[in-house]
Amino acid sequence: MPPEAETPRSPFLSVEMRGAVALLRLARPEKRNALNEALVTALGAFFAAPPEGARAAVLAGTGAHFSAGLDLADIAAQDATAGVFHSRLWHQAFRHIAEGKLPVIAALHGAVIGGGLELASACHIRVAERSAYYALPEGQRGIFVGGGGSVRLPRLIGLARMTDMMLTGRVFSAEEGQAIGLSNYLVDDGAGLALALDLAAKVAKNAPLTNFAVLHALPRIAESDREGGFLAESLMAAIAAADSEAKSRLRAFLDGRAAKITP
Ligand code: 1HE
Repeated sequence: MPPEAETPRSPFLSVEMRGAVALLRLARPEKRNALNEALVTALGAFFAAPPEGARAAVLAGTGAHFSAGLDLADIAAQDATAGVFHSRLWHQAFRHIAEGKLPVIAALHGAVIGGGLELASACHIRVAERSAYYALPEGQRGIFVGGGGSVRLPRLIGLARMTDMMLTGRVFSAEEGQAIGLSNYLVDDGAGLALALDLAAKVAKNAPLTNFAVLHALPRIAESDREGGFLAESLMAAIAAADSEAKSRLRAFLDGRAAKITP
């Protein structure tokens, strides 16, 4: 599908619209898409105010890797005060991804390391190619995760696995990543972007209120107490079902005009 619009915001991040799907690519292949402050800021700015027609996004790398993680040059001379604000900048940017307006599908290949894995974990669905591998070499570098990894990764793969990755430098292969839930889909090399774009196109067709509920209500309900969760679910369900979009979709099914669910 040819790109319909090109809206570059940073030399390190390419953005193009493909219908209702925004395709973002980390564009620092010469530095293995290491995430410097400008790139993290550009990601945050995009997801804080996505273009009008965007309904979903795909985030991918360029070159042989998704991302080598934090640009280590950014923190080499940093003191503790600068460090805490640097980490908070990442949190703010990644929150615009995780809790923003657009469902985001990460297309992973090659290195998905450190802050690159934190970035992938802030996305909602992960498609991995067989070349993908995952590591948290912060221990070897004398640092700690700072992009939300300690919050998101234990929920995704479990505290014990993250502890192992951080203490021993363990690297998970794409197959292992699929088995432990790091990726939702595992495909052959070269097929990841196409699948991510297909999935995003599907997601973009959902009722906007359903996508809102999945991005904003579901994670909170999943982590709240049971009774609070049941109540929040009822409220969200009632609001979604009362929306005109739900009314027309339900009518279409009842009139035999909607697609059936097949295996
Ligand atoms: C970088 C970075 C980087 C590459 N920061 N410059 N992340 C890491 O500890 C991973 C470090 N990177 C690597 O292990 C390797 O670069 C790769 C396995 C990803 C790729 O290897 P390769 O042989 O293809 O490339 P390269 O020759 O190592 O790197 C090419 C250039 O990118 C080179 O610079 P050049 O000027 O010499 O060409 C590298 O220095 C540069 N480069 N990765 C800066 N990460 C919010 S807290 C998160 C904490 C973390 O993310 S810790 C994990 C950091």
